[in-house]
Amino acid sequence: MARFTVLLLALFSFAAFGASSERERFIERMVEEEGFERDRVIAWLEDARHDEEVIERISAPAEKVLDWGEYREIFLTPERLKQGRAFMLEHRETLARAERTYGVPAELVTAIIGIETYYGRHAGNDRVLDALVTLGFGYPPRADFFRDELRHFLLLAREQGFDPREPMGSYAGAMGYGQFIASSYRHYAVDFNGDGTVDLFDDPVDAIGSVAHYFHAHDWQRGAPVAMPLAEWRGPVGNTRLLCLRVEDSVRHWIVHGNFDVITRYNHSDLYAMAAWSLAQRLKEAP
Ligand SMILES: [Ca+2]
Repeated sequence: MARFTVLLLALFSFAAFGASSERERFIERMVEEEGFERDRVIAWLEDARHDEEVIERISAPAEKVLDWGEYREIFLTPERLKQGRAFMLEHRETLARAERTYGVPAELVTAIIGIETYYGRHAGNDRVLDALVTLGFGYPPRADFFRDELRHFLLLAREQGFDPREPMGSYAGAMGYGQFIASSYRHYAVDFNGDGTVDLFDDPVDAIGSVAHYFHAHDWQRGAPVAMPLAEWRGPVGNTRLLCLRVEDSVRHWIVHGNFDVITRYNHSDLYAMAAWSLAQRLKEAP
């Protein structure tokens, strides 16, 4: 029975990984350019489980199938607001330090972490290695991107000293409080509590600093406007754009600024950025 299962898995893996030449090229690159042991890379790839559900989920993200009315109902709930206020209170000193250091408002950093993982409670149920191998070798539309994320993930594991078979994350391989993909983790995560490690999985202080640093690194302008309903806008239109989002049968209009587009660097969706900004505005209001 066990042998039969292994055979089935082997056949399934072979089919799922697609052209084995991509796999060979990946192994070669990790060995030749990144200095990994060949046997080790092969063992990690063989350990990875192809997950068809990952393919299904990445093919229909909420940002593509919902309108603004439906999308905001997921993220702008009384409970998420309440938990966000608790998070802001608990981490007020860290959030204030992040705001002083990087210029990103405390309520926006909180909103991002609230939308991504419910303030660190839901950081993902997919094994990162499985997700990245599945997408990197079995999802042609973005296979190159995800194979490169797999490369970053193995490098990250080596740098941070963890076993790449262990971390859990999203179906797209995003990790920790702020759901950083591996390349973002390597480029933008910071050790904000100064303990010598950069831990976005279990350390909210590092996570807060890292989210703020990500925005700063993507040209967030301290104190500059973000978005405003069109009806309330009285300023000049230079350096702004009009954003139209559908709610059932009507369309809502906003004037959005450069900082709004910085939020979309976190997740390439106007719905996402509007949800983050709206949640942040409500977090800022008195309870
Ligand atoms: Ca740290």
